[in-house]
Amino acid sequence: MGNHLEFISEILASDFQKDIKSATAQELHQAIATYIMAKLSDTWRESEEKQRKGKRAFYFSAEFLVGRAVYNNLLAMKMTGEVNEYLRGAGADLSALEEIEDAALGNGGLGRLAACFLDSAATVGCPLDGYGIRYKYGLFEQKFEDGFQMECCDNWTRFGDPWSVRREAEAVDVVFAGQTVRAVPYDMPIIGYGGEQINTLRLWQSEAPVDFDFALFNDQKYDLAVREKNRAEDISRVLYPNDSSDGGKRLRIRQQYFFCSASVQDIVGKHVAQHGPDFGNFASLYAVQLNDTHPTVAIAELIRILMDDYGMSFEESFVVAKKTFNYTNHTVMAEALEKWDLRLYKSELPRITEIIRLIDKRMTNEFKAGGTETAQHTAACRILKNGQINMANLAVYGSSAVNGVAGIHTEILKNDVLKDWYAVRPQVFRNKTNGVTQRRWLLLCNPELSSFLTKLLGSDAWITDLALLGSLEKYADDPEVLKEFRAIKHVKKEQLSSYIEEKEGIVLPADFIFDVQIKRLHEYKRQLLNAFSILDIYFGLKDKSIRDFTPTAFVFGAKAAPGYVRAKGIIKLINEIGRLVNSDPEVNGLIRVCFVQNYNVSYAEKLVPASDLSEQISTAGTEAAGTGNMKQMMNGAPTLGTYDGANIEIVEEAGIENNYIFGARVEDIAAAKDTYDPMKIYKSSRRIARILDALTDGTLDDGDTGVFAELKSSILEGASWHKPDQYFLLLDFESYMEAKLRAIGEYGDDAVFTRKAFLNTVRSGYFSSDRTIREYAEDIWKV
Ligand code: 26Q
Repeated sequence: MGNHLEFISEILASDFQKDIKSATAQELHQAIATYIMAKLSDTWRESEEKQRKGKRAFYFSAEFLVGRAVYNNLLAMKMTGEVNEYLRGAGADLSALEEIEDAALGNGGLGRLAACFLDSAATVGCPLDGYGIRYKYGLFEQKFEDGFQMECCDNWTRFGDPWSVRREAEAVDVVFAGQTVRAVPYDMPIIGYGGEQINTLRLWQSEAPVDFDFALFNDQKYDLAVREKNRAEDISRVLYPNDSSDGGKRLRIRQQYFFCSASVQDIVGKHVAQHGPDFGNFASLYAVQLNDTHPTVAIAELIRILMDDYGMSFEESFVVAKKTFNYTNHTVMAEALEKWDLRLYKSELPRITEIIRLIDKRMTNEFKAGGTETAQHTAACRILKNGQINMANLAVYGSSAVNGVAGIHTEILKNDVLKDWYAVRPQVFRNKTNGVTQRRWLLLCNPELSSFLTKLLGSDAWITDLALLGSLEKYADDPEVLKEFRAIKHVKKEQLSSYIEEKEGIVLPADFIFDVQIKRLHEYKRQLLNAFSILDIYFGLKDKSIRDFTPTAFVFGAKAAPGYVRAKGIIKLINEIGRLVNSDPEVNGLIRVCFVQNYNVSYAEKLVPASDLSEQISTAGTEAAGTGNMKQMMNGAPTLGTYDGANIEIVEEAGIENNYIFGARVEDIAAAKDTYDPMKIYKSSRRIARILDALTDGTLDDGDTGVFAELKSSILEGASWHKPDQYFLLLDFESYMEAKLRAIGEYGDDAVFTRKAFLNTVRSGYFSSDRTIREYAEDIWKV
């Protein structure tokens, strides 16, 4: 065992001529990674060989938000303790590695879900590999200047990428109209807990087939000489920072086709090498899961390869593809459903566009043959409509199974977003409620709680079987257990508090309640409603209508898409509210506000364990599932939330009495829709008027940008593209305040609040992504 450490020292000596005392964090990281990569290489190869023997599944995703690898991989190899001791012996600490970048190759929930799935699959022994894009720049880094979001690029490989292996020999060509680019795979090991199975995340990097045109260079046409190279490298240059639609972008089409073509070529190439050009058994050997519509072009690409390279008919090829692919939907928001301009698409991908036409024709023929019952749904299900390609319709028609990511979300797909498909193909619909990996989201980020749970359980088997925590229910009324549970939360809050003080310059006393809302910034997620609640409490404390208030810190973390003006306005507003309350001695002993900068996976690992109250307040029917809700539940934070997404299942598991659920349900929203009049509420409620007026009466200063006035008018007036208060903030305001003040009021009582918190943790077993992966494996992939 002590061996590891000698090896790491040797690497430090040979690669950097350093010892443990003199090595920088970068060098130490490099040495640890080099060591682990060498150590796992045999198992990695054996896992691959084993998987070639049976049916396997692939997760196609434009995003994998893997986060920082080093702690996770040490943990999976069960080396954390030993390596940490070794460093401590030399006066260092694993925490030195916090300055190592994390790979933010995703926007948010969808990308992080993909990363959790890979971790779970490797751990439960499921043969699942990931395919995606190796963006040179991940999601932008965020900082605040005068309370406004500023973006910087995220050069995550600046100090190298020791967790990836470049496999030059497995590069393939991807052909666009007028250009061929090279796709070079970089493989990352996905280490199952304990290190017995290692799966692969293969990310493609785009390169030019030749470095540059030397003839042009000699001709002194320097620009021309490098133009092609740049155009090729542009494809995997940067992650699009929009987590809802951003239609019409040629580069986005190129990114999607680039990684889908490379991945399908890779799978087909290896299949032919192993089995010969026989595709009769293809779909019984491979299942591909499409992470939203972003990789849908893979369906057409497989058909193209089977037809053009292997001489199969369209019909045969289509049947193979349909059996192979499955589609997961992650959104109900109309603007986020991908539609591509047909002419733009054709200009990049002429042959693929022809194949999509054939698919569309097959679909219309099949619907016609299905009789009038079926034919009446043709228009809604058509792939080609109004000069556009409807990617969701292509994904459904080209797949065997279609799933939503939470119970209510799947119901909304069946009854609303995809209702015409449900009418004609009810049997393809599935629900697969999301989950998160307890390795990263409990064991790694909360070792204190992890040890306590292991002690109570008498075993650490929950690390790979989270439902075992259920047996700890019997301690829910044990005052000693609750006291220790609370003490651990307090420790996590102290740790977060010092980190925030250092990074943000804001002091959040650890004995305040930590009320946490962390997720992308979106109007439908209603960070603005949370902001209104803080103003309400602020005014209530000022005019003494609120008394006996337990001190509360309101903590936010969120990035706004750079072009999303209103979302950026909401960030500025919350920062201004922070400035107002944090500097007011009359209230700052009772409330504080902190919007942390550059919220990312590593920051989440600090915020999640320190959360006392999990804000999940989206308008009912808008959040597909959520996963941050599950992470906070696992770490003992009751949910302050609406009947939306997976909140509904959280409440089913943990008990409604152990959470703070409020507001209109989907049916209520539907009923209110036509007659809803936020102006009427504004005019009749002094309380609400006081809040909204604070946006424009000089209480809060938006630096003369007009954004606060625009936010107010989005609620009261609406805009050309939406009705007033389209996400029903004012409708839910009162019941939100009631629930929030009730949670804050109950916090002080262990027998009430800590009991709820504890029950959330011990009842979180269902939300392990191990469970989700097993469901996909059994019900969809049949691996
Ligand atoms: C599409 C077209 C062009 C550019 C960007 C995009 C794009 C990129 C990312 C559209 C959507 C996304 C990401 C969506 C997402 O993260 N959805 C979330 O998925 C989670 C995992 O299932 C759910 O828990 C969340 O409820 C859902 O919002």
